[in-house]
Amino acid sequence: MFSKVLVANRGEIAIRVMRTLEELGVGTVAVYSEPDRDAPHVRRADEAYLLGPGPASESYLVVERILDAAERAGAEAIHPGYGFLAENADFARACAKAGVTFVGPPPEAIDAMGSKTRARELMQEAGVPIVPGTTDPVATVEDARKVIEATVGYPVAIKAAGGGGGKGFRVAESEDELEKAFEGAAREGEKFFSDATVYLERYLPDPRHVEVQVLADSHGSVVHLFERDCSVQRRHQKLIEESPAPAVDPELRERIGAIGTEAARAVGYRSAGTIEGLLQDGEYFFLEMNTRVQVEHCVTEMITGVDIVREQLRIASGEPLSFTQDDVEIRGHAIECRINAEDASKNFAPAPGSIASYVEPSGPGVRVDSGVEAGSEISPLYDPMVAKLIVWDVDREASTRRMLRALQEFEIGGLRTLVPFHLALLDTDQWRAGETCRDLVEDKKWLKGLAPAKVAPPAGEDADEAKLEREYAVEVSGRRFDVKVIGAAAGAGANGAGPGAGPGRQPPKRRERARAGGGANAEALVSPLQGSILRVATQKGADVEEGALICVIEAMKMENEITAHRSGRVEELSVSEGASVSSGDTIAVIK
Ligand code: MV4
Repeated sequence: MFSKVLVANRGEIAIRVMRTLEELGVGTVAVYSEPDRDAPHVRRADEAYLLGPGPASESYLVVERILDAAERAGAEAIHPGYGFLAENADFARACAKAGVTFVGPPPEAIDAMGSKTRARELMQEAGVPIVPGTTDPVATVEDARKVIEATVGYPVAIKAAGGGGGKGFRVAESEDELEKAFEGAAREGEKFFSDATVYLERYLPDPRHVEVQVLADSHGSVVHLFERDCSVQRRHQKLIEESPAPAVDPELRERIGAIGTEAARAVGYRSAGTIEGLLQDGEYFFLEMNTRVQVEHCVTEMITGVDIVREQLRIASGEPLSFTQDDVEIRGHAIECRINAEDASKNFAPAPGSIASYVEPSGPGVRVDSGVEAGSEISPLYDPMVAKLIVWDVDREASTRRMLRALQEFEIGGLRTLVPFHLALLDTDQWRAGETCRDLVEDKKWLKGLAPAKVAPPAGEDADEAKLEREYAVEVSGRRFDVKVIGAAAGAGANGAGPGAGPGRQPPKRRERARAGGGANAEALVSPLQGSILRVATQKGADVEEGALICVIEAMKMENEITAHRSGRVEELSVSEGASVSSGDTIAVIK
């Protein structure tokens, strides 16, 4: 085993990797961007190196800086986590050249799986079932029309060859929609991956996203750790993951496990990887392979007891896997909820801000992987994931109840998170029945109802400014009561006995984000993030319903739909296509 490893990442995954390194007695090296100077992953590591100026989103991508830090620290290996450099074959090669072990697959496997058309071709040759469609890129709309007519048929999925995770993915229901979908997929492929080539797949109407975790060592051993179901997604962002998958029986489990290990063998894989696929009517199709440790790896760890990061490190240091396929079995059921700083009631609008208070759930069967604490800033420039809440229990039903309990315990003050969304979703008949909940996550009316209770504005902003509400717990003859005290803000309770200064646990106040133009202006629709206006969907003078699309803001290459916060007339519209907006800017005034 190595004696010192550099973790080239930030946030929860950096801490996740360091936890295992600590257990193995391996020294930890962190790297950080300027805004992360005081971040938990930096304080946790044995030593830490600044990557240089600039935002986190860029600093963690500078290969020379990271290799330089590894050399200064004397680190023998680099764990990339997920995102950033995890699936960058050139980075893996640069590590080898610098004499540092990359904790991940061979660069050739990263390259092969990075090209979705090459991956499809490889899998087809290996006898792995792929979604019917093309394995060669389709050059023009005309070519696509011919292929669809001859073989694939409608509806058709058009996907960017450099894509993955739903980026550069369009659907055409009929020939009328083909051109627009083709160009959309090509444009997005060009934007995200500098590759405009696309391929075609038959569009499956109602599949489940089922993926298989694999591990391969350098001694020829390839095993799978069963499957995960990640069907609850929104704009291709996974929101809830679970294992085992509710729609997979033992026979199918064995079949897709074998598909996973065959796929890994076919690319000469080494390290931890995931075969993503679609399950439709009992048929399983390969979609793509992720050549990294994934966000949702934790549910697999919970049901198998295998530390996937530990195995990655063993494999990278040349050791064999610590177990065989026959040694692993599924025990119980695990669920993961991604706790993002997003407001589900506003169409999953980003809700960045500062975490005012933070108390994680705990108790039996609960695991929280996070990289934040009270005082942490969730920047609109980074990943909005605040934490992952993972629970384990004997079966899906018990696990769901445990998750609901743990979500209730989670206290994150100061910003909106997906906690209310998860609480509501896990309490639906659809979830209980093991459905994909696709209609629910798109249901604007249902989402709207998730709005957390409005919080009284801070004193001094309203006509009611003299009144202040505080909640206390009191004990009367040993019995506990919750009481609410409503009193005058000023003067009341001299000696600190009144509202605002008294003892007892006060629920954290959710701070409303600053409104443009000073005081609270209920009519102003304010931008929750910084970015550029991709599209304006309304006009001045238009009458809009609450929840109607107003504009689309592009930030960090993500498209964010901004919807009307109330019904009324658009009296002012302060944005235009191509213009940039800052967080807090007024987008429109709706009266
Ligand atoms: C598909 C599909 C239907 N047909 N491909 C690709 C990336 C992943 N995030 C979802 N992807 C899909 N690819 C074909 N040929 C439907 C989806 C899909 C999906 C699949 C399972 C569960 C939820 C989903 C939500 C959106 C899209």
